[in-house]
Amino acid sequence: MSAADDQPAGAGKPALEFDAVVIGAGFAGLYMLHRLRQMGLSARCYESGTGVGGTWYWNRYPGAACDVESVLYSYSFSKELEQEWNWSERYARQPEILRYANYVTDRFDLRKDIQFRTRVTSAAFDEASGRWQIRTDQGDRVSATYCVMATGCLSAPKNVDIPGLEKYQGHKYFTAYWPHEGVDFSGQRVGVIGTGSSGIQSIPVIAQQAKHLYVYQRTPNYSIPARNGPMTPEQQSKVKANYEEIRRRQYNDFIGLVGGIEPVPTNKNSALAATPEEREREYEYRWNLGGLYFYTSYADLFDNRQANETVAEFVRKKIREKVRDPAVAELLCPKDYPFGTKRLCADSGYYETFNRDNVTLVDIKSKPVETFTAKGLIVDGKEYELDSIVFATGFDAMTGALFNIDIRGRGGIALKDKWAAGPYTYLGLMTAGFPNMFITTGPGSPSVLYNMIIGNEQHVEWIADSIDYLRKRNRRTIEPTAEAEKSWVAHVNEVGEGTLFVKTNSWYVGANVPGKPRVILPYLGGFDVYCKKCKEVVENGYEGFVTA
Ligand code: N01
Repeated sequence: MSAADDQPAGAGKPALEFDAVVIGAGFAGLYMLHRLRQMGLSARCYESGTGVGGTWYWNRYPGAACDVESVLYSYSFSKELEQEWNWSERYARQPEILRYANYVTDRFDLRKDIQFRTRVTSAAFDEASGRWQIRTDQGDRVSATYCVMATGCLSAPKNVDIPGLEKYQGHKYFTAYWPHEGVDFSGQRVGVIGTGSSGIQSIPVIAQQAKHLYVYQRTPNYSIPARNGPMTPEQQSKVKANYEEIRRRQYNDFIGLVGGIEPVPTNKNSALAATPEEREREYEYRWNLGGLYFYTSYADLFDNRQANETVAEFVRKKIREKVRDPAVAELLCPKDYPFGTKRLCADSGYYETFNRDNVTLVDIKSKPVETFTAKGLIVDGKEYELDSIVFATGFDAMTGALFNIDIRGRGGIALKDKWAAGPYTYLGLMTAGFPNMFITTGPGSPSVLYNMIIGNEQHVEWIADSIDYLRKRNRRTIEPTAEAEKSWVAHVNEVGEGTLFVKTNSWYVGANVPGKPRVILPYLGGFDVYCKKCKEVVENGYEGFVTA
C-alpha cells in the first residue's frame, strides 16, 4: 500500500470559501441555491446522490407517486415556470417529478453550483471566524458564513430492527433507495415488509409481477383511492389561468389541501353535530374525490376521538366492501388508532390487491417476524421462502438526516446532544447556539403536515430575507434566544397535546424508531397561522432572535 492509499478521498483539495453552503439538492436546496444566487451570494450545494430531486431521486420504487395534486405540489416562485410546465397526470409519478426537478435545475442554471456524489459529514461553527467549517466524505474543506440544512424530513431510512437480516441470502430492496435500473420480480416469491405510504403504493404493482407476494403487516393503515388520471388540455389551461388564485388559497390554508384542478372546500363544521346521513354524504363526497381530502372533511376529526371514529368506521366499511375474504378484510381494517393520525395513504388498487390468488397477507402484529433465515423469514414457526424482500419500513423522520451529520454549534456542542430529549427549535427554522444555521421544514414547523414544496418555499424565502437583513445592517450572525426557543417548543407541544396525533405510535412523534424520544415533531397549529407568526417576528425586528 502506498502512502497515497492512506489518504481520504479528495485529500489535499484546496480549502474553499463561500457565502453559503446548502446541504441537499431536493426541492428546498434547489430553490435555496437559486435565491442565494439571485442575491449575489456565492453558494455551493452538496448532494450525496448523483442527481437532483431529493426524495424523488431516491424513492424510485414501483408505484411511487405524489399524493398531493401536482398542480399544488410544484414551485410557485416563478410564474413563467408555472406556465411552461405541463403535468401529465393529476398525481404525478416519481419519474415525472424527477424530470420536473431536473428541468428546474437546468432552467435556472443551478447544476454548476451543485457538487454531486458528496456527503457532508460534519459542520462546525467556528466562533473565532464566525463561519461554518464543513467537511465532506470527498475530502472537501469548506467554510461558509451561512449553512442551510436542506436535508429533508423523510430522507434518513430507519434501520431494519428485525433480527437475523445478515443471514438472508436472497435479494433485499429498500423503497427509500431503489435501484435506478428498476427490478423485475417476474416469477419470484416476494415479501414486502411495511404497509405505510411506500408499501401501499408499491404492493399493487409488485403483485402484478410476482409469482407470489407475501405482505407482512404489523399495523394496517387507512388508505383512500387516489383516483389518479391524465390531465386534459382543458384542465391544464384552466389551472394555468387560475394559478394565482390557486396559490393564494394554498398559502392561506391550514393544511394546503385546497384542490388543484377543482377547488375543494374545507368543511369547518363538527362531525358530531352532523346527522348520520349528512356525514355519510360528506364522506362519500371525499371518498369519490380521492386522495387526502378527508383531512378537511370535518373540523373536529383530529381533536375528538368520537368524531374521528365516524370517519374511521366509514373507511373500514369501504375496506370490507372491497376485500372478498372477511378475515383478510378485518386484518386490513385499522382499529386501534384514530384515522389519519398515522399519515393517511392514497392508493391505486391497494385493498383490491388482496383479492388476487397470488397475494397473501401475513399478520405480524400478533406474531412478529421471529428471524430472517438464509432463504426467507419465520413467522409463527413457519418459514416463508422468498426470492426477494422489499423493506418499506420508513424513516428516522425529521431529525435523522440532521443527526447523520456531526453538527456542532458554539462551544463545540453537538446538535445531537442539545436535542437528546427531542428537537429544540424556534419556528423550526433555527436552534439557539447554532448561529447562521438554518433548517428547511425543520421540527417545530408545519413541514410534513403541509405541502412540502410550498412549505419549503416559505422557509427558503424567510431564510433569504433574514440573510438580506443581516447583510444590509452589516451584522454577521443571527440565532434565536433560548427563551424564544423554549416558549416556541412549549407552544408546539401544547398544540400537539390538544390533538389525537400525540396518542398514536407514528413517526410524527418519533415512535417508529426504538429509543427516539417521544415528542410531536411537526407543528400542528396550521400553515396559515405559522406563516403569520413568521411574518410578525420579522415585522417586530426579528423578535426572539439575536443579531450581532
Ligand atoms: O414509512 P412508514 P413509509 N417490523 O413509516 C412497518 C411519505 N411518503 O416509507 O406502523 C414490521 O409510514 C411499519 O409498521 P408500524 C409520507 O409522509 C409519501 O411508507 O410501525 N413492520 C409501517 O407499516 C409517509 O408517511 C409518499 O407498525 C415494520 C411501515 O413499516 C412517509 O413518507 C409516498 C417494522 C413504515 O411505514 C413514510 O412512509 C411514500 C418492523 N420492524 C412516502 N419497522 C407519497 O407522497 C417498520 N415497519 C405518496
